[in-house]
Amino acid sequence: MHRALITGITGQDGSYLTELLLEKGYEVHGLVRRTSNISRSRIDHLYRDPNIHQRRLFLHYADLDDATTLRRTLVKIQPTELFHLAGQSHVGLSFEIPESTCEMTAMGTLRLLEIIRDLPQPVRFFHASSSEIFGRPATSPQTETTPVEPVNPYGCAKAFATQMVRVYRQSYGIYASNGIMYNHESPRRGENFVTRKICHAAAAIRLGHQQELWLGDLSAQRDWGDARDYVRGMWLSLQPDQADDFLFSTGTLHSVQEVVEIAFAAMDLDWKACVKRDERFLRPAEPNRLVGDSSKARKTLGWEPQTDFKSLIVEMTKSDCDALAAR
Ligand code: G4F
Repeated sequence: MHRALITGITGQDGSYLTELLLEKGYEVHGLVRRTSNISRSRIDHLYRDPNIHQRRLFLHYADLDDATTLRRTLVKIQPTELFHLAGQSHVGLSFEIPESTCEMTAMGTLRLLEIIRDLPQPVRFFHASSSEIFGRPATSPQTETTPVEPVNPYGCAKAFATQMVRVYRQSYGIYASNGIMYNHESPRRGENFVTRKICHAAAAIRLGHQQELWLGDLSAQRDWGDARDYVRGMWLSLQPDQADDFLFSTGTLHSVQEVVEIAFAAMDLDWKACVKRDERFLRPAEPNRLVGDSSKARKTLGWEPQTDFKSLIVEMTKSDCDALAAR
C-alpha cells in the first residue's frame, strides 16, 4: 500500500498532487495548519466526497514550527512517501516577513528531515525547491549543478532547505530528493502571484467588476509552466531506486507583459487602456534570466511538460471569467 503524506495539501500543488495520487491508488494524508480561518477551497471537492474523505484522504492538524506534533503525526501515519510542499512561498512577501519565511521554509524542512532520520520505517522524501535558489545566475539555462546564489529571503530559505536535503541524503543515506521547480501556474494559483493576478483582473474588467490593473515590472521574465505537469514531476522524482535532485522547467522565457497581452486579448480588451504601473510591486532585487534546462528529468524520469504557455494563460483567464460570472 502506498501511503503519501503531503505538507501544503491545501495549496495549488498540494491539491493537484492529491488528485494525482488518489488516481494512482494511494492513501493520501495531508497536514493542515490550525488557524481560525480554515481555507480548503482547492480540496473541498475531495473533502466533501464521502467515498474519499476519511476513506482514502485524511487531514491532520500540524504546523511546520511544531516539531512535537509533526513527529507524532509522522509516527502515527507511517507514510511511504512524504511530499514537502508547505512554506511561505511569496518572494515579494519574504522581504516583509523574512524571519517567519525562514522559520517555515528553511527550519521546517530541517525539522522534517530530523524526524524522518529517526523513523524506524524508510520514507521517500520529496522537497519542493525553487529556481529562486539561483538568484541572478551567471549562466542560462540553469541545471541541477548551477551555483546557488539567492537574492531574496525566500531564495535563501529554499537554498538552506535544498542543501540540507543533500546533506541528509549524503550523510545518513536517507532517500531525500529535491525538485528544483520553476514557476508553475494554473487556475488554482493564488491571486497574489502575477499570472493569476493578471488573468483574474482581465476577467473582472471584462465583466465590469474592476476598471484597472496595477502591476510592477512588466519586463520581468520567467520560465512559466503548468502546475499539473510539475506535480507529475514531483511524483516521478520519488520513483527511481536512488534519491537525486531534478530540475523542472519548460526552458522558455516569457515576460509579464506577454501574460498581460494574452489574458487581455482572451477577453477582447485593450490592455494599454487598463494596466498601470505601481512602484509598490517592484522588488528590492529581481532575479534575471531564470530559465531551466530540465534534460535530466526528461531523460531519467521521462518527464515532459504538456501544456504550452499561451493555452495556460487563456485557460486561467477563462476559468476566472466563468467563476466570476457565476457569482
Ligand atoms: O508571480 P510572482 O510573484 O512569482 P515569483 O516571484 O517568480 O515566485 C514564484 O515562482 C518561484 C519559482 O518557481 C517560486 F519559488 C515562488 O514560490 C513563487 O511560486 O512574480 C513573477 C514576476 C516577478 O518578476 C515579479 O517581480 O512578476 C513580477 N511582477 C510584476 N508585477 C509581479 C507584479 N509579481 C507580483 N506578484 N505582483 C505584481 O503586481
